[in-house]
Amino acid sequence: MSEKVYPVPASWKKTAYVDDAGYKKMYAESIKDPAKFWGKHAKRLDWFKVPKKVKNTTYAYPKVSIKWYEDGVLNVSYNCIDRHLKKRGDQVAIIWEGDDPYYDKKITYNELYEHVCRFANVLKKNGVKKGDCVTIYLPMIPEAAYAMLACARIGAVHSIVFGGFSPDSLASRINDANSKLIITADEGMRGGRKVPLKANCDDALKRCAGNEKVVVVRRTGGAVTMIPGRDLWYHDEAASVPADCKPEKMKAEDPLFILYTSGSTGKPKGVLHTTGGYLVYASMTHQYVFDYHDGDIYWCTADVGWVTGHSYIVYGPLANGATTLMFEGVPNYPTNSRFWEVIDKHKVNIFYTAPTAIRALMGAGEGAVAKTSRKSLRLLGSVGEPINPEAWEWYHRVVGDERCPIVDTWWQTETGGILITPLPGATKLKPGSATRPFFGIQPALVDDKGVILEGDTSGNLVILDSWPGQMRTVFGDHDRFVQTYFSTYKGMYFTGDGCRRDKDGYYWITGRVDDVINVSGHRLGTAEVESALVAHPKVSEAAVVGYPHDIKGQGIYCYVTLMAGEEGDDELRKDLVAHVRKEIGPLATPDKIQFAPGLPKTRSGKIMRRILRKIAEDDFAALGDTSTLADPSVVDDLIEKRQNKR
Ligand code: 6R9
Repeated sequence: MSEKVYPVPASWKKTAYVDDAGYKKMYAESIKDPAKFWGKHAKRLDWFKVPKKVKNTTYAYPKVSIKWYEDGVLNVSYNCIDRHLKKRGDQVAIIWEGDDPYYDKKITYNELYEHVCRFANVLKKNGVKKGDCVTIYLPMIPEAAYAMLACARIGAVHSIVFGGFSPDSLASRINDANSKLIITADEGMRGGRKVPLKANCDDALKRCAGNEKVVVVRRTGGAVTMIPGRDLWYHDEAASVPADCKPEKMKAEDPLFILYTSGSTGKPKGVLHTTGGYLVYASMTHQYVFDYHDGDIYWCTADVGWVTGHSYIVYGPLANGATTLMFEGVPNYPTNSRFWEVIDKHKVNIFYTAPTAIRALMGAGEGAVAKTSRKSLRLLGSVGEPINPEAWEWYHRVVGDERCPIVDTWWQTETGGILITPLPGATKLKPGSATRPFFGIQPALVDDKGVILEGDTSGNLVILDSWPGQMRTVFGDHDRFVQTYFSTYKGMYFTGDGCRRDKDGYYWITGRVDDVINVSGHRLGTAEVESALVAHPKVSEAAVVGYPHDIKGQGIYCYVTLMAGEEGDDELRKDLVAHVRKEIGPLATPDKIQFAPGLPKTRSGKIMRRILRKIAEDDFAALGDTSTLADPSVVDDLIEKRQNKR
């Protein structure tokens, strides 16, 4: 833990929405009477029917039920577009920066309206109705935002699948959500390389029901196979439909989107977010956390395939009438100066990225940053994983020239928006700490029995009461929702994260305490990687753990037991890596594979992951008690053949 404290810069105290006293006052109000607080802040949106019933939530196990604004009626696309047209129709809504720096474009709110209406009409024309799920498998192009907002406009539920997922992963998400329409592109472009999205989609659809339609956006012009009757070009369809589409009247608790995320067991689950509460929370956090003011140019570098892209590229910023930058590329293409050049090119004021990108660029040296101006920057943000104090200091000193506060924002796919974060005009910063709860958020630390711990201490991070942006259920499996999040500590939402709270009440997230690993800010269940490995014909058993990785935060370490008679060599290692990439996608690429004739198991057959984690960390001096193992001798072999010797 870093002991350094950075005060709020004097200039911020004058211009920010809230100072420290303001934060304390608003926070107290939000906890004392949540219904009153969130009723008041619902007014930031335009409602067709203003809600009177604000909060109706219970965490009581097993009858967990979460409803916000349930009698309210609104439309998300109307709130993100139509209501801005009078005042800011000609203001830029989206700045798109291509993978190749030569290409960019600006889309005004008026233009956004037309694109979204046309896309909505294309969906309708192809049979999509209110409540249907549409799967979106697109690169970072404006059409991704149009598609999301088009779904919201007609009351369809979108499920975005990140372009880095394999055909298999795409297929299981299409099937789980029962999507009958898929939106994809011919190819994506990332770091100068093409991603064969349409071909992946063709492959995925072989594993689906067979009655799906595919709308294809032309991005690269690369050759693709179009199946007549199934596949349609977006540009043909869009030209043949009207440029106006009435927004559907949605109840606040109607679903807005599903987003699949990994947990500690089984298949990724469909996290379901609804309409009213989600948008109130996304827009309010976007305004206060980033201290967003009219005219600011705001850039979040996430992909819309992740929740950060949903809440803080599209819905939060557009609900606030912001100019949001959407970047197709990667931080190191064509050079390691790319982020900083884009900031100068578009005069970005607020910049929000992930620690893994910061660490990678830090490794590339200060020169790549120093040659750019970054004068426009006012605020920096971080999300996705714990930021180590060294990376924080570098971000602050080198990127922000010691002028820009950093908001280290802790949240999850499940939470819809940011829960623990500094507010730049109110909160003194400590490098590595997400600091204090946002309005309405009641974090607590509990021991393994669920007893709430007070003061300066460490424990499991739980949240004691609901907030409007919280997920409502796991799509199609409410019991899984209740079991996953509310059964470990009854009556509390369990985040899966470990955390420490210091004497000032600041929260320091230490990382997952379950079998989820965080690779470059992307969540992966160890169970997913294990089931991919055992699907290989030569593998009989596998155990996967995370280990500290300099750039990625955590790397993927696989212990693999082979079928009798199989020999483990580098050839097979390569084959297994390729196999996992094919099954899940490149984001699940194993970093280390250790062939292990035996895994450390208890007498009841449970793999002792604690031991495997220690060996992967190269920290086997403190293995703890191994006497309960069925065969303690396997440990010596595991230590001897460890792949992460330092
Ligand atoms: C938004 C997002 C959620 C998990 C979460 C935690 C980790 C996210 C963090 C952070 C420390 C931060 N995490 N932000 N850890 N400090 N500022 O990333 O959602 O992909 O669902 O991941 O990421 O472990 O539980 P998601």
